[in-house]
This record gives sequence, structure tokens and C-alpha cells, in this order.
Amino acid sequence: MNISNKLRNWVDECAALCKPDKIHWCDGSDEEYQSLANMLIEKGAIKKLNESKRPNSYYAVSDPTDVARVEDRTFICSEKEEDAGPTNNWKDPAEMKELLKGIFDGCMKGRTMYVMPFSMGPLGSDIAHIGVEITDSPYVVMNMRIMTRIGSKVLDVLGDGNFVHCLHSVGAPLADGQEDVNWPCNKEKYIVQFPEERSIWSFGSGYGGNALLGKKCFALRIASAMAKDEGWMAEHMLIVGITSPEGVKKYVAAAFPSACGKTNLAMLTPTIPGWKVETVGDDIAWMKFGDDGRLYAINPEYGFFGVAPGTSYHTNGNAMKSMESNSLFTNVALTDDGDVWWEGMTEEKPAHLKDWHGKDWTPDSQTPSSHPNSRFTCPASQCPVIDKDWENPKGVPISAILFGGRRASIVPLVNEAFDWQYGTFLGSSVSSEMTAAAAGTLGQLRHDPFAMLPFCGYNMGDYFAHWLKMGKKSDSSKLPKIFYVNWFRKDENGKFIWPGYGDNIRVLKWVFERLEGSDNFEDRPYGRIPSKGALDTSGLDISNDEMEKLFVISKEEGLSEVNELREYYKKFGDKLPAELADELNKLEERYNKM
Ligand code: SAT
Ligand code: MN
Repeated sequence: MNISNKLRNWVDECAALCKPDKIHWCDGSDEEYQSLANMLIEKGAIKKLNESKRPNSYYAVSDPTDVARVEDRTFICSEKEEDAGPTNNWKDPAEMKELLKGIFDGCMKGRTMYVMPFSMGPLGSDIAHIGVEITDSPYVVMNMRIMTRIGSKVLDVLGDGNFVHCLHSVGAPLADGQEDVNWPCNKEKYIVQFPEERSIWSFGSGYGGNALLGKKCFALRIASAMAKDEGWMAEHMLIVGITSPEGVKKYVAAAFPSACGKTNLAMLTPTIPGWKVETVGDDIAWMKFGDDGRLYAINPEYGFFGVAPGTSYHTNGNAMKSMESNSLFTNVALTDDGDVWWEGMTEEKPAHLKDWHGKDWTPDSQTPSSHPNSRFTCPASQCPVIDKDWENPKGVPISAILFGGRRASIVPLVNEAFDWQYGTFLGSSVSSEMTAAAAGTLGQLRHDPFAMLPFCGYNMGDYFAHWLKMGKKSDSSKLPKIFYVNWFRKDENGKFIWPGYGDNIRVLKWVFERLEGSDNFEDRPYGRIPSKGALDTSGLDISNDEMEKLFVISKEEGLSEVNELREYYKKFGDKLPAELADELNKLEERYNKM
């Protein structure tokens, strides 16, 4: 293995602090993966699923208190408090370091420390970056091996170069002879980013984004800070290729908050003939301008870490096929024949299951069999509609950017921004009902600008400014067009009006036509919407009345949204770019003229 002095010194330092029993350098091989799996099976910490049902796949359940990202324990420790901004928790970096050194001291006693070099993005891509995660959780290593490109080959590319330092511990040292639990973790949790130092310290959790440090901690929080300094973008966006019946292909990126259907949109099965959707990524996009002035995106990840409940061959057949083998399942239920199940996977519920607590479950049970934030981890390469360019080191050219959230009312099915500046305003205005992906109050409406609220590694006001600046880097004709979508609008009976899932292609089709220059739109105060009949509803059981309901914002509703946003904007003080305040005023004027 090609280990630089820089890397060896850092690993030595971490070992001296964490005091593990052993150090294991991950080579990323199959044999290594199997031996970790076997070791965890032997301990009883994970199970192997029925080989004939789901080859090479494993099942884990977490501690019931460690099931989602912990936003209130997540910190951005920039040198200056104002650089973390009003939407992040901040602590002085020197103080935080001292505190962390205290709790990391001896935290890996009785455990093995795994050193995992990983690349976010195709190895050697100009847009990719390398990190090294140190962890005491073999389950995290298994996940990271699916989610990122790991091992010796990464060190060959890294050479003597810089890497993001990612230190993770479940925070559960073992005394001599102490027996381990299935899911070690600590009640006290710290998910800490040091953006200037490009380092991450994560303590106490083994779950998802808290522990797979390549994902939200690096690819969004640290990367967004790098992107601001270096003039690129790190966004919470899926990437898809859309091909029309005429064979024209365009790539679209879309930002939605966690558990709002990014994975479903990323691998959608179109319900109208002739259209094709192919997946580049389902969660994160890193984007840079190419020499031709267009914005190119890569998916820095290598796998999908998707929400299980609600995923079925009907709602997302391609996700189901992606996880038919070589996959890892966490906090779902176990069937009697050694496979997995979760709410919504099949119409008919199995007669008997072991739920995620390991208890007997039947359709009469009062609690769901699977945790609402239970997850599948599977290789992106197994997706039947993976795009041929998903590993292209140059990335794919982005023609449109969609923003969206989960909104039961007011926000229309789709509208197009008048230009990049108004699109940036739309991104800043995203709010969404909270999901189980983060510990917190389910269903509560909260602002989630650009779907980056929990993931922006610096001051959100500066992030808005960065977006505006990016829009000036190229000719407006080459910039992606910006749209805002909402699949989740409900009628007066609380029923979703729009069918969603595969039918979302109908919205993408209109977007596509707009990119081609079609004039099938009408102006509304809030943006451009499909003109009458322009949205393809052929074969869909939806009345004109319902279609209209998907687009109405009354003057009163519009003005109250404006006022609400004006209140929210106050949070950013003088960091709020004047352009956005301006867009808000212009929007108010347009509503007033209604
Ligand atoms: O746990 S993760 O952060 O990876 C999932 C999510 O919140 O999107
Ligand atoms: Mn996400």
C-alpha cells in the first residue's frame, strides 16, 4: 500500500488518542468485505440474508436510539462564528477540539481501528476529492465500501496529496473482557465539521450520515465550503439523464430535502411512451463549469443509501432491482424465510415477521415493522437504468435544476424561474414538511433553503451569494434553467392530487420542452407554468379541476408566503444578498397587481 508520511502521521496521531487494540488498513477487496461480514455475523451483530433470495446481502438493526441524523448535535466549527451563520450550531474550533480530544481519548479501547481511504467521485476525476475515514465500526466500513470507492487504488491516486481527515468512533470502548453489544453507540453525540481544516470528527453514532462520513459530512458540509473557496458547487441533488422519443438527451439535477423522493425521481420509470430516464446519482451533485461554459456534474458517491419504507416494484422498481444482491439493510423487518420486508414493499403484508426490534410482528401489530428511516445500501452499478456516463470523470452537462419540497398546500406542481437570479430566490425559499431522516418533529413545516439546511458548511447567506456569483460565471444561455416542483399537494380531503412517481415524467417532459425553447407556458406572479393543455396528462385519471388546483396560489396566500419569507430572511441580517431582497419585493409587487 502506497501510504504517504502525511497519512501515516495522522493515523499514528489518531491511534495514540483513540487507543484501539488493533489497526486495520482497508484494501477495499472482496475478501476483506466478506471477512468483516463474517466477523459481525459470528458476533451476532448482523445476519446474512437467505442466499437464494438475496445473494451476498446482510441485515443489521441499530440501537433504537440511534436511527437518524442528529442535527442538534451537528456543529460547524469555523474560525469565526459568523462563518457558520444563523442556521448552523457553532462552537469555537479550539474549544471544540479540546472537548473532542477529551471524549476521543481511549474511545476505541478493545476495538479495531479501520483506516479507509476513499474517493468521492470517479478516481482521478478533476471534480473528485479524496478522504480517509478512520472508524471503529466494521458495519460503517461495509457501508462505506458500497457507498464510496475505497481501498489501495485510492492511495495510488492520492500519493502525497491532501485528503479530508474523517475521524469516526461509535464512542463505546470495551473494558478487558467486556462483552460487546450488537450496535455500540453513545448517548452523547458530536458530528463536528472544521471547514477551514477540512476535517470531520464524529462521535457516538453508527447510523447513516452521522457515521458514513463521505456522505453529508464531507460531500456536502466540507465540500460546500471547499466549493465556495474554489468556485464550484456541492449540492444536495440527484442527477438524471432524460431522453425524449426523438432521441435527444438532457441532464437534470434536482434538490429535495432528505426522504422527499430523490431516489424515486432519480430512477423513475416513465408512464408515457418513448421517454427514458437514466440515473447518474440520487443524493449529491458536485458541479463545475467546463471550458464550454456549461455546468458539469458528477455523482461523488458509488452507491445508494435509500429510505426503505414505501419502496416497491410498483413505486421504484429500479431501486428494488438495484438491491437484489450485494446489499445491506438496516432497521427493516426480517421475513420467516430470511429476506427483508418493510411497509409498502408489497400490497399484501406478510403473515409474520421479526420487526426491527427483533419482536414478532403480524399485520395486526400496532407498530410498523420497520423504522420510518430504515435504509437499504446498494451499489449504484446495479441500477438497471444507471447512465452510461455516471462514472465519466468529466461529469455530465446539466440543462436544468429543480428545487422542491413536501408541501401540502400553496406550492404549485411546477413553475419555472424567470432567470438564474429568480431561480436562486426560489431555492432560498424552499420549505418542506419534516421527515424521519432527521431526529425532530415529523411533518412540521420548516425552511430548508436549497434542501441544504442541515448540510451547508458555512453561512447560508454567503451560500446564497455564492449561487448568485456562480450565475455570473457563464453566459445566461448556457446556465441551467431553474424550476420549482411539488409532488405533494393535497386536496381539501387530505388526498394527494398528483399521482407522482412514474407520472412525474409528465412534468419532466414539460421542463424538457421548455429547455428546447417551446413557448408552452403562461406567466404567473410566482413564475412560469405550463399553458393550458401543455402538461401531458394523456391516459391519466385527473380532472381539469384538479389540474387547476395544482397551480393556484391566491393573492392572499401569495402575500402571506411573501411575508413569511421576509420574516425568515431577517435571520441572515446583512449576509442576505440584496438581489434576493429585491426578488422578494418584486414578487410582492406582482401579487399586489393580481
Ligand atoms: O443519513 S443520511 O444523511 O445519509 C440520509 C439523509 O438524511 O438524507
Ligand atoms: Mn440526502
